[in-house]
Amino acid sequence: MTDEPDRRNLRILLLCHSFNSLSQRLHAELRALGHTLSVELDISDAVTGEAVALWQPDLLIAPFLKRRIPDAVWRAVPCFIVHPGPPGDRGPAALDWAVLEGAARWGVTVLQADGEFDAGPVLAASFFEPRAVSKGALYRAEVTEAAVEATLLAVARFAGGEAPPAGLSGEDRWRGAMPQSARRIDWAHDGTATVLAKIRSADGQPGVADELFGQPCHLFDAHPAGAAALHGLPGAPGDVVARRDDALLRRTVDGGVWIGHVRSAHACGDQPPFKLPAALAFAAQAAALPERALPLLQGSGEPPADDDEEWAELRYVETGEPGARVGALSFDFYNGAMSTAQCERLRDALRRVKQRDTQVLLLLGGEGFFSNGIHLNCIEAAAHRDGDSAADESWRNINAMNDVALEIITCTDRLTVSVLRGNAGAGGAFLALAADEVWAHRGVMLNPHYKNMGNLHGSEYWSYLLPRRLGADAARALMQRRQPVSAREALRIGLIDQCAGCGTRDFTAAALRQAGERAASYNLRERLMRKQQARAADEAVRPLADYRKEELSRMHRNFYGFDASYHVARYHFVHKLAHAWTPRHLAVHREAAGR
Ligand code: COA
Ligand code: THG
Repeated sequence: MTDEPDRRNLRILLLCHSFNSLSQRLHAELRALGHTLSVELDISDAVTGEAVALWQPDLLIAPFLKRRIPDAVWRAVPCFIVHPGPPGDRGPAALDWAVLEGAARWGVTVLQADGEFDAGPVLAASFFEPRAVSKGALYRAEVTEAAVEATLLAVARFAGGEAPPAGLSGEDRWRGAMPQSARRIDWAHDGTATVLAKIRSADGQPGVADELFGQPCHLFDAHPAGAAALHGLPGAPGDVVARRDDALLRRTVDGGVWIGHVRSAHACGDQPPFKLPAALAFAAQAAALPERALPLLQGSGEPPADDDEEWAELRYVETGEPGARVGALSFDFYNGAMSTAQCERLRDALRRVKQRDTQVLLLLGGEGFFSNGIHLNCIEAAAHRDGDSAADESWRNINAMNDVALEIITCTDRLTVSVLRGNAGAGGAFLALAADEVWAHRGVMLNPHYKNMGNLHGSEYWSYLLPRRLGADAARALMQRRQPVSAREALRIGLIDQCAGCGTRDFTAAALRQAGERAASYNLRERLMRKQQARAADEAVRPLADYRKEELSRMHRNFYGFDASYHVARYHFVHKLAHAWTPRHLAVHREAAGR
């Protein structure tokens, strides 16, 4: 029996197309259970074979894989495929179909790879009721939760030498890649619900092929428009009739949709097109449209009823009695990316809500992401504009991010809390630390480091905010290690203050409730006094302006200096170029073997 693996500590190889949010989450969950992990990106069959030879895993897990695992590998090592569909469902576009068809119940299946795509024995499955949101949003919330549950169950069964229970497999149903024809929009006939389902089924990728202003483009980031937004606007179905910030309002037969992002050759010079805010990609056309702004502070300030909720990136609501009031500002930027313009709008919103008489200010970020920092796509686009450059736009964007962070750090007359409803990365993770407290739930992953983007130094006052929480040594180690950190791990090391055990759904309500208690607590005044003293003392030791200046001088070198690593890395990221190797901080097996 000496060949039996130590079942409590498995050697696991994650094989993935990219180290995406689900792969990161599984990596963290499995490590927390005591397993030893290494990661290989799916570069080629030879590289996969080499990884298996070097790491000698007990088990290979594929959380996000688009290509076939070579026969020699799945015959030698048990390979678990995480499939975003219920048992029996097979194929490369499972979620696209589920979203387009509005499946009432969906699931994630863990199956064992064999020679046929997704046809091996089912090991575990988990089910959920999908919300009406985009494929990407579903993937990052419900699908990820179900995938974690099913994968941990399958791994526990494997570790325990247990056979999967009978009756897991469903009726065999293969569904191929989704052609554009399945989601082409017929503006003359499709109602708002149909238009939304089509765009959501293709969002994040590949988008719905369509046209705007007579130009071919792909559509993303769609939201229903309320009656107020449409009121008094002329136009036929398909017409673009207004704008709000960077989104365009397009008529449908029974209402309208906001289109937030497009991919169009138009704004990308001679490069292959990439995704951009709609009003940036069609700047001249958008400038001629009427603006349908949504006031930040609405009427009574009470939260609007769910059914008349009108979409906007920035929203602010207040709750609670005078003297114990909570303000909650959400900034729901697509993919968590924050362009210069978005940062400026957020900064202005912060200045306004700081004038309000509230005792606690919650920074809710977005629903899917808290924030992912500077907007790399908008920066890339600047390289293709006359008289502009990616370096200049990077500089403007990081300064605008810093202005947002500064508004939060200097908000000392009330308690500030970052509420992480979704993941946060790079500058977005440090932006969260600008608040007094950081609350997250157990599904959240943080990437509190910058180096993955071409060795960026980073700003957002991280050199003040991070050591203040972790101490200088641990701060440096975290930045160098470049590893994703789960909310639970973040709580353990002191990076955040709370990690709720509930899932996404109940978390926001619980955070609001807790904020209400803080706002009403008898010792709040004393706590704020201590906070003001601490800020003043910190300022006397070293002014914030000084941290900023030093960080920005390093960033200036990243943007304008001789070493172009950042520009190369950003180009690869924005154009989604295939990985040529697995980063060494992930491929532990190569680190150890020195190859
Ligand atoms: N600036 C600009 N864009 C940024 C950014 C920044 N600072 N930070 C993040 N982003 C963007 C990414 O480019 C990505 O863009 P996209 O929506 O155009 O793809 C997006 O934010 C999400 O980031 P990503 O790193 O891809 O994280 P993710 O794991 O949350 O996203 C999916 C996952 C859903 C988009 C992708 O993995 C997917 O399509 N999965 C489907 C899996 C599936 O169905 N598989 C079937 C076969 S098994
Ligand atoms: N067994 C083996 N490898 C696998 C799976 C498996 N690799 C990952 C895979 N499951 C995940 N599921 C799919 C299912 C279908 C497709 C891709 C991943 C697919 N892909 C191409 C396409 O999009 O048209 C076709 C490519 C090809 O034929 O090679 O259809 O269960 N060993």
